[in-house]
Amino acid sequence: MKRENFSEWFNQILEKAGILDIRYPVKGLYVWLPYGMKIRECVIKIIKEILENHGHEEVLFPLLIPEDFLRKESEHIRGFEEQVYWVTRGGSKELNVKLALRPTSETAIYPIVSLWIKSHKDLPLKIYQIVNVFRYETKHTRPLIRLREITTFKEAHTFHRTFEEAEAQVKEAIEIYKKFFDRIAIPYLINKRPDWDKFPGAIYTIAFDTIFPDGKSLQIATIHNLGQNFSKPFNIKYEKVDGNFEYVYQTCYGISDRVIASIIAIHGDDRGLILLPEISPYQIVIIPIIYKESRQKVLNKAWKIYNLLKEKYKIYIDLREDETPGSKFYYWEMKGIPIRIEIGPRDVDEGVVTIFRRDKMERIKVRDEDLENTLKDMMNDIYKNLRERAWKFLEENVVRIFRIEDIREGYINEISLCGKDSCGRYIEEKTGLRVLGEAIEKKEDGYCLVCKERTDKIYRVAKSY
Ligand code: 5CA
Repeated sequence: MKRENFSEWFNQILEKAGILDIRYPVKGLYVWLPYGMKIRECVIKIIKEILENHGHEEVLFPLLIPEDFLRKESEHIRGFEEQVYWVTRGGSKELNVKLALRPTSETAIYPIVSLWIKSHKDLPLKIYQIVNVFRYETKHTRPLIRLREITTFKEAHTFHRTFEEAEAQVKEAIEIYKKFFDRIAIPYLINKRPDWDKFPGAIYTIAFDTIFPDGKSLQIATIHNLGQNFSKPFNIKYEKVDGNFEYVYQTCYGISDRVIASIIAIHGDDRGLILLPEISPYQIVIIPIIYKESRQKVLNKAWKIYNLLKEKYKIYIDLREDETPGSKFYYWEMKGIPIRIEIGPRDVDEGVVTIFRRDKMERIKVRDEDLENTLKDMMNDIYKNLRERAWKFLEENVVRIFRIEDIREGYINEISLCGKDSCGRYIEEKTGLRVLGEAIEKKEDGYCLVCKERTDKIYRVAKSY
């Protein structure tokens, strides 16, 4: 069902696994449930750790942006104009200055940073925040994928002395996101967006795209080189070593709830979620198989194993007695718990336990004394397996195409294009698909499919969310 009817599968999982309640009566807004929040926390922890290791510091700016700030950079506001929610009244009183709900935070952050930066000694400055942002999306909204309230918007903003330093920061941001997506086993392709699809106000945009089970691509991260486009209108200047003043060079980059959508969509299967150990609220669930006469000895062993493992793993022991073992198995499989330990009366007598791993749906018996080593290896192997499986799916769905009429929906098509906007636009018109942009890590000699000019550029084309 995941393959045949992805949307329905996805919405069902959100509900059944307890991630989101999608019944909130405002379009594009959803409710995070306790289990979903736990997964979200695990993901946030990883990105924070990576950003901090790369010298970024966390800040928190207000949600409301005064209209004159939002309008300072003209391309930016032109790009976002139709997506902004406005606060116009306080109670019954009309506000003198309209306030925007941030669609992203450049125009909230930059006027204040202009007060912080004085000299070259203040640079580089690298900050980030994890906040909600609001975008009045007009395309079909979907939970976690196209939101009107993006609840988990991680945006980083960096400030530099020179253009070269900003360029180097773009490269570092690419490395940051590679680390992040590798850690959560989400495969990606990195594309430089065509000019017409760059972030409003940026010089250029680099995107991470993944592929969903229905063959559509999803933009899961973007990195923008802003040059001095914002520092000029926002007057972010620094004093150089020689005493002259110069506007700073900037980058910004972000990810959203789409990261969690990808984890669900790419790793999950028809039984439900499949979570990586690092992202799972519990890495192991113990299920004692309880019969009246052997109740005590089974529980004793279950608690003994629980105590043995609790320092090393996030572990849960399911003691519900009004549920059958079978329904507990089903329940935790739906929730994607990587490993389940089953303990029945015979296992106690034989000095073994039964271990089940969710990603391969495999059950093995392990001797008590081998348990810890087996679990350790298995956790690593689950990560490896999920990562390989996800990359394999992506690679199988990338096709090299040599004729326009062979470009297919449901795949990521790689074609030779010269890079002129007119040729890219032609492809979009002809195929109804989207030009994701130029592959930044791949070149191949060929001829532009449209104008036949020689080129070594590879462009990616797909139907996208
Ligand atoms: N300020 C910049 C860098 S943070 C910015 O806003 N970039 S963005 O517009 O490209 O958004 C960053 C990422 O948020 C996108 O790459 C995309 O993965 C995600 N995103 C954008 N719009 C939505 C939406 N409506 N719902 C969910 N995720 C979204």
